[in-house]
This record gives sequence, structure tokens and C-alpha cells, in this order.
Amino acid sequence: AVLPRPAIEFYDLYPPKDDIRADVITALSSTPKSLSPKYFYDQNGSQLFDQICELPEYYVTRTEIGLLQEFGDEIAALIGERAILLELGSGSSTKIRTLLNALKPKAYVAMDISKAHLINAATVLAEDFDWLDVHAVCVDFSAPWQLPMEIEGKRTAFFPGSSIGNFTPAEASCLLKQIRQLVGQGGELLIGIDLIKDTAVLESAYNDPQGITAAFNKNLLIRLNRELDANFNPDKFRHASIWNEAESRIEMHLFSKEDQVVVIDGELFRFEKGESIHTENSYKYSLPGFAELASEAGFQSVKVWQDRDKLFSVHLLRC
Ligand code: AVJ
Repeated sequence: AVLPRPAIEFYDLYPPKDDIRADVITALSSTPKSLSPKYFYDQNGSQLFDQICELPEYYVTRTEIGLLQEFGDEIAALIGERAILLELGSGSSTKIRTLLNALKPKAYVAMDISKAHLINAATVLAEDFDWLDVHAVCVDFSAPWQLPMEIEGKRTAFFPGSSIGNFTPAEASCLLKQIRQLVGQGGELLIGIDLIKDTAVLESAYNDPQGITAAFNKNLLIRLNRELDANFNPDKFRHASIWNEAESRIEMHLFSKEDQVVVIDGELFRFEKGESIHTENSYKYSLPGFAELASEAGFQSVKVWQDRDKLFSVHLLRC
């Protein structure tokens, strides 16, 4: 027999498909060479990222979940019941589970670019929280968007994981303004922000001795080999993560170990020994630094939580 599944409401905003071929050729033809971190997350890359989240050195995920658990009741009391909870880049909707029983929202709207994964995660969530009205919206939230449905109620956006760290401060400011449009006057944003800290702690979080982060970084090359008929030899590149103090960001690079030529889709790309492909930026903030970014975007700080080692912060903002 087929078990009745609580229905979720699905809306497709048809995010434009990435043109990985054109993007990669442009980015590798430029100096310095770079690739967008969004291309990390093929099936393999998503699995490697889940492994990164379990690493002892990668404090980010563990510390944020700890904060959501420890302060969940306080967060819920400040937000109040029956909010419309909107998660940006909901992925597997794992972190929100920590808050749902305390928050008792009127509805949960999962928003993600990856359609199949989104529908699956939202459906499983609706089964586990059968009292919750679950919606799923397939959308690319890095470009302007609007909610496709009418739901009455105060809106609270949830943007965990310091995902905003992949954006430059200028882009992050635009995204925060877009979120302010989404939640409207009196609406809120609950956001996870990674903090500036000791260089050794930061660099080892992105340079684990097991080599999982290196495998995650090099998986990008393997993906290009498969999808673009490229001939990268991942062994001829060295993974490195470097703290850039002036820009307040961890940079991930793949350094060419020798002079070499790589063929992508019939085009030749020359790499000098020591030349890098810059694959990711992960911006870190001080508490005042992030408060300033948020206030420029029109948000007021309601409360900030951080762990005792001051590794990570969760902010409740209101506009
Ligand atoms: C998913 C962007 C938050 O920057 O910490 C982890 C990605 N890259 N290890 C981060 C990542 C290498 C992660 N974000």
C-alpha cells in the first residue's frame, strides 16, 4: 500500500541553467585564473562537502548547530510563533529541524536551486513534521526573485552556514537588501556568520590533514574532465587554502605543480609552474563588521549569539 504523504506545495521559478562551458572558458582565459565555487557541488562534491562538515578541523557546522540547539528557545521567543519561515539555499533542510519544534512557524518555505534535492528534502521534512505547512520554491536567490505565493504572516528568513561568506562584501550587501525586500517591513533574518580568528585555526579548517578539502577542491577538475571533455590531471595541481588578511577571507587555490597545457573542449589553456586557479573565497567578519554590513542593508540587530570560543555567530536581524 502507498502511505499517504503530507502534500508539499511546489513552485518552480525556473532558475536559468548555468552555462558551465562558457563560464569555465571565460574564467580560465582571464588572469588570474578562477572558477566559481558553485561548480563544486555535483553529486560527488556535495558528498565531500558533507564529509567536510564532519571534520574535527571544520568547526563551522558543528558550532552553528550547537548555537541553534543551545539558544533555540531564546531565538523562538524573540521570533514568536506562527512566522512564515523562509530558508535560502535549504539543501537537505537539516539545520532548520533544530528550530521547528520551538519556533512553531505557520509555514516553512524551502528555497533552493537544485530542484530534485529540494523536493525530496521538503517532502521528507513534511513527513517528519506533519503539523507544518511546507512549501518548496526552486529559485536562484543570487538574482532578484519574488515569492510566488501569497501567505499572510510575519516573514523570517533563515540563511545558515555562513553561506553569505562566498559573496564579496558588496555582493553580500545586495543579497541582504534582496532579503529585506523578501521579508518586508517588520520581517526578520536569522543568519549564521563565521568570525575572524587565529590564522592557524582558519587555515586548518580549510586544509584538513585527511585531505577531504583537497579532494573537494580537486573534484572541480574531475567534474570538468567529465562534463567538458577536459584533460586535467588532478595530481599535477596542489590544493592550498590561504588566509588573506587584507580581504578578510580564506582563499582556496589549486596551484599548478609544473608548466603544463590543459585541453578543454578543444581549446588550449597554459599553466605556468606555481600559477593558481582561485576556486573559492570564504569571507569572515568581526561582529562590528557584520553589524555594519547588516545596518547598511537596512537591518537592525535584535540579538547576536556566539560560542564560548568565539568561533561562530548567529544573528537575529529585523527591518
Ligand atoms: C559552504 C561556503 C559556507 O566557506 O566554509 C568549506 C564551503 N569550502 N570548505 C565555507 C567550504 C571549503 C563553505 N561554505
